[in-house]
Amino acid sequence: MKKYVQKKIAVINDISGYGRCSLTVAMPIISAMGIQCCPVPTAILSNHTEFPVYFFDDYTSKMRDYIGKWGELGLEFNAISSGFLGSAEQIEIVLDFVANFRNEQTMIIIDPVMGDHGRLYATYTAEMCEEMNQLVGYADIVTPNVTEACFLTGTPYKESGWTRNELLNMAKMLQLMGAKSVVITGVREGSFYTNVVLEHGSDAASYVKVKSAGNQRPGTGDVFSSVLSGAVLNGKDLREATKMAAKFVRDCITKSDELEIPHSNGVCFEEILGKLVKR
Ligand code: PXL
Repeated sequence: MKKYVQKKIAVINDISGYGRCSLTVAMPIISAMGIQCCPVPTAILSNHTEFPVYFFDDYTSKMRDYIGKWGELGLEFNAISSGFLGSAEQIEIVLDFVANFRNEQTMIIIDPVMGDHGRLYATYTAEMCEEMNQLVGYADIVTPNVTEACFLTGTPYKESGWTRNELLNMAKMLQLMGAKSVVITGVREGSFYTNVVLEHGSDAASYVKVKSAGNQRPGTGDVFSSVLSGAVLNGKDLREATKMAAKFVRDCITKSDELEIPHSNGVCFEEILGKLVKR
C-alpha cells in the first residue's frame, strides 16, 4: 500500500491580529484540511486596514533572512501561495522565493490582494501594481476579485452589469500575462455570486454560481483562496475546488449574519470550520 504523504504549503501573507484575514484565516483553514501550513509573514498589523486606525509593521527587511534559513534547510513545498503584500520590494522577494523553491510539482497560487469595490487598499502603490503584474505571470492559479482583475488588466471598473464575455476577456488577458489558470471571484449577478473559472489550455470558462447569503465581508477573499488552495492540494479539480470555496464563504457569511458579527470583524469561520476537516 502506498504510504500517505502529508502536503505542505508555504503561505506568504501578513498577520493581522484582529479582524480575521490573511494568516489568521489561512493557517486554521489549511490545517483543518490536513495540510501543513508554513507561514512567511510579510507584515504585522494590529488589525486589518479596513478599520479606521491600524498599526502596520512592515517585515520586508527581515524576509530574506527568514526565507534564507528555509533555503539552508533545503525545505520543499507542494505549493507556494501569496496574499497581502506590503511593499514593492516584498513582491520581488516573493518572485525570488518562487524562483528558488519551485520544482516541477510545486503549485504557485497567487491571490493578488490589492483592493475591493473598485478601490486599491490604503497601503497599495502604483509601483506595487506593476510588480504584481509580474508576479501574476508566474501563477499556476491566480484568484483576483473583480476590482483586482480590473487593476491588473487595465479594465475600467464597474460595480455591476458585467457580461460573461467581458469577464472571460479579463480572464484571458490574465492568461496572456502568464497565469495558467484564472479564477475571478465573487462577481455579483443578481442574487448570485459567480466565480469565473478559466483553466489552463481551455478556451471556455465555467461559471460557478452560488446564491448570495448576505454582503461580502473583510477576509472573505482570504477564506476563499485558503479553501481553494487546500482543495486543489487535496486533489480536487479547479472547478470543484472553486465550488467548495465559494460555498464555504457563503456559509461563513450566513453564520456571521446569524450571530450578528460586526461587518469589520470579518466572518466567524471558526463556527463551521469542521465542515472542512478531512476525514
Ligand atoms: O483580506 C485582505 C487583507 C489582508 N491583509 C490586510 C488587509 C486586508 C484587507 O483589508 O487590510 C492587512
